[in-house]
Amino acid sequence: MDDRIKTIEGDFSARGLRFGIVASRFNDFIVDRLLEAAIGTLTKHGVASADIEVVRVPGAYETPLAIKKLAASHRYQALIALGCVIRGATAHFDFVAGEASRGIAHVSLTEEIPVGFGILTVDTIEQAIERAGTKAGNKGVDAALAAIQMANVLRQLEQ
Ligand code: INI
Repeated sequence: MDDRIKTIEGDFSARGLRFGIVASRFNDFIVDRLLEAAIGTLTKHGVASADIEVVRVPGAYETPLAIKKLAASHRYQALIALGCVIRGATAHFDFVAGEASRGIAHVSLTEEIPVGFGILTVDTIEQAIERAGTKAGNKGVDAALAAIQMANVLRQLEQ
C-alpha cells in the first residue's frame, strides 16, 4: 500500500496492559477451556498475571452486567467475555445468546472499551468442543487476541 497513507492497526504487544475477563459457569467444561486459553494468550503476549482479573457469572445472560461494571471501573484497557450457549440444551437459546451479544456490544460502544467476544453460540456440544481447543481452534485465544489488538488500536486513536 502507498506508504503516505496513515494506517492505524493494533499490534500484539500487551506488556503493561490490564485485562478483565468475565466467564460464565454454565457449560463450564467448555468455558474453562476458553478461559485457560485466553489467560495463556494474554500472558504469552506479555500481560502480568497481576494485571488480569477474572469474574465468574452464572450464565451467558449475566455477562453484560459484569462486563459493564468492569468497564465502569476504568481499571482495564480491554475486556473479554467468555461463555457457551448450546442450542440443543435450551428453548431460550435465542434470548440468552441474543441478549448476551447485544448487551456486550452495547457496553463496548457506550463505555468505549474493547470487548473480545468469546461466547460460543452453537447447535451442539460437538460444535462447542471443536471451538474450545480441538479442530476449530480455541475461541478464547481469538477473543484475547482481539482484545489485545483493539486495546492498542484505541490507544492510538485516543492520542
Ligand atoms: N446459559 C449459558 O451460558 N449457556 C446455555 O446454554 C444456557 N442454557 O442452555 O440455558 C444458559 N442459560 C442460563 C442463562 O444464561 C442464565 O444464567 C439463566 O437464565 C439465569 O438468569
